[in-house]
Amino acid sequence: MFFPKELLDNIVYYKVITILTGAGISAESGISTFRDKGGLWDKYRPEDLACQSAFDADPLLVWSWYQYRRDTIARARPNPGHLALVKWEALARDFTLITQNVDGLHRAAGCRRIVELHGNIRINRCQVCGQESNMEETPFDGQVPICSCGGMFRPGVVWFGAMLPENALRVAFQAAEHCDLFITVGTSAVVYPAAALPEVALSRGIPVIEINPEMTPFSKSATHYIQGPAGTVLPELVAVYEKAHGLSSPTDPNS
Ligand code: BJW
Ligand code: ZN
Repeated sequence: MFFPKELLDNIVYYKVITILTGAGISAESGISTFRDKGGLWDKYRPEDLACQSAFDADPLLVWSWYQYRRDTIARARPNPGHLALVKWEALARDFTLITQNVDGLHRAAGCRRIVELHGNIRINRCQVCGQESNMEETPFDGQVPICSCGGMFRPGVVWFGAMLPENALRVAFQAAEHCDLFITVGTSAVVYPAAALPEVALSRGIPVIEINPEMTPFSKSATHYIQGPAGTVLPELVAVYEKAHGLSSPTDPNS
């Protein structure tokens, strides 16, 4: 794997690491991304299903999509990309993993400090009283699950046009404000406010690395764009980090 010389020369100085992940990191676990083609639900755009108006118009259609995804996620296991981030968390002095994914695979891999920006697919939330339950308690069995208050349960994730969880958003922006290396991996970088996080880091003049097999609207702005799948690039990058920090860890002359 080719890593830019500037990155290799400086990696020893990076101690406060913030990572932003998107659906691409789970692609190698067999979970379809939102905007790549090749799946059962291709005829729908995420904007057509992941929104309140779609649920209001056809709750069974939206629930069927989520149930299909829950079934896929239930079979999925963390891949080498997820596992590399667990290792990185153990090596770094400070490490924040921000994810847009709702699949829970970072937690399943063993990452500890995780910021879930778009919620978790295992949770159901009543649209009337806000009561939460897990998907085993109130399963979708072809009928929309109903809360004890009579309201419809919906998946407890963040849809378009809805606010992100306040605390998660605050921690995510703080992490972008305070890191000395920011990495964005497996995201098309088109959904805000998540897509603003690498821009915040860049505006502070710190390096932002993008890892993705395909270029995104952010690629040209990234300090380093590394083309390749997360499951290959991340283990190699973490090995480079481990070597640099294991052998010597000098103090950054600029800090
Ligand atoms: C690999 C790989 C491999 C493949 N290795 N990589 C500012 C500007 C413009 C618009 C807005 C703005 N602020 C708000 C908006 C509106 C909107 C928005 O951003 N719209 C854009 C589409 C233009 N944002 C919102 O509505 C957000 N809310 C909000 O801002 O509230 C305030 C507000 C309220 C009211 C009015 C105005 C403001 C909420 C966004 C919620 C997004 N929700 C979803 C669904 C979550 C639940 C669920 O999972 O069902 O989140 S949509 C979907 O997109 C999901 C994802 O988390 C998100 C991002 O997708 P991601 O992860 O990037 O996946 P893909 O498929 O797009 O990309 C995969 C990438 O992986 C590709 O690049 C591949 O190449 C790559 N890849 N294999 C590495 N092996
Ligand atoms: Zn209720």
